[in-house]
Amino acid sequence: MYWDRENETLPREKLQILQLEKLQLTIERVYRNVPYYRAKFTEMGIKPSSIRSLEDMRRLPFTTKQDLRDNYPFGLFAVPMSDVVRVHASSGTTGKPTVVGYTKNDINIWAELIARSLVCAGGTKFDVVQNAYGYGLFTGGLGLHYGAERLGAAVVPISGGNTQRQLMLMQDFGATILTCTPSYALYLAEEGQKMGLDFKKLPLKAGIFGAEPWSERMRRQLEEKLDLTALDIYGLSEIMGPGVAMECPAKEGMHIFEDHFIPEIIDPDTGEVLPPGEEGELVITTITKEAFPLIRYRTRDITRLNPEPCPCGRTHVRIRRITGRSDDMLIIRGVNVFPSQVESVLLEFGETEPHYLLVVDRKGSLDQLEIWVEVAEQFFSDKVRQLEELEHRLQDRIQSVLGISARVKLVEPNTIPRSEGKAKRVVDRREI
Ligand code: DLL
Repeated sequence: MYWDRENETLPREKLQILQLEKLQLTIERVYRNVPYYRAKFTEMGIKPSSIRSLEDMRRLPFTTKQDLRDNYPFGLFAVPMSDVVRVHASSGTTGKPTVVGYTKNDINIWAELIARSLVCAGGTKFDVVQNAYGYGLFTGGLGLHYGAERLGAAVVPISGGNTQRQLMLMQDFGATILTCTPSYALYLAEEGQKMGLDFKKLPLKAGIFGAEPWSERMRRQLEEKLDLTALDIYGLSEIMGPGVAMECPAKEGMHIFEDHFIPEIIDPDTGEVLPPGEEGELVITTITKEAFPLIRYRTRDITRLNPEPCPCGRTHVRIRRITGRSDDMLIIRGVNVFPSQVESVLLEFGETEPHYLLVVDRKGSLDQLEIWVEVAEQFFSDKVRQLEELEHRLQDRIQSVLGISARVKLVEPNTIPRSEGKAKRVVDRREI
């Protein structure tokens, strides 16, 4: 079953012709409308006419999160704000978020790609989609929402959290598709079990889980506990949001929608493009986006391309499960967290040293973050109340910057191990 049979099964030669055409238009558009790209291309001696084949892409510069930060908030948009109909944002490396924008047409394509993704999971207009991705600046909620509507399914925009109510409505409304992060799905399963809920009696048939790394082990658990088919969905705000790639029932990786995105795998250290099948960092160029086109965006996600034909008939290349990151970003309870965000808070507070450690654990299926922070010598006191008060202030500030709660544990000066080279800021004890 396909949503858009023609484009999803386009023979590869045709797909490549189409990709080149759209790539050339995108290059022209950013050269004309985005001063940052025009300057960068000029510096490298590249004109839009220099890109004559898909291989020529390798000459184009990479775009990084730092470039987005330098052009905060709207500097990389390729259309005037009057053509932008929505913005979303995700965590930046420090206080300021990464901001992305969409035209009407961008939103339209996004809905199409989510509809494709839902159909990949067996979705039809008869489905009831319980959408437990967060609504708001995060792309998960609204992204899935409009795609489910496009498909004609009935969407329940419940957003994340409020687990008891999720479970009640899941039964009452007869949800057939669940969309949320895999760790939240596991939490729902466990809480449901505690309430004596028998998922085998519910009509749930598919789960579309993403926004954070998970494993085959978790897939087995989810499928068994929730009695559904669990599929992986990938995306990132910068590129669009969810629906950049979607797993099909073959469960051997996610088809990246190549009529809109061109993937490459590079060596994260050298920037060299790696041959198909090798593991490295995923780089994506958008070829249909209007408001916020990105050229060779370094996702920092580590994966591999699988160009083998897929039994499902889709011709778009598949990416393997994301196995890690080439930077230090963590995803905690579905929220992207950079250690540097914590550092920026500590620097605001004079009472602590910038020596800290993020300790992440998974209790049951819930992620927990503890932040150990060294107190500055002159502020370290025996007055427990004063220290507690500092802990609370830090906790509040960190919650507002990171968007998730963390337990701050103040430690005595000189207790966090120093390292000779790159400081070790994270201890991740989660087993996924
Ligand atoms: O997480 C978009 C999304 C929403 C994807 C809902 C899937 C479902 P960001 O908040 O910008 O966007 O975070 C993007 O999350 O670079 C990956 O590191 C990670 N990520 C997303 N999907 C997966 C996945 C959304 N299926 C960052 N497996 C990406 C592993 C994932 N990691």
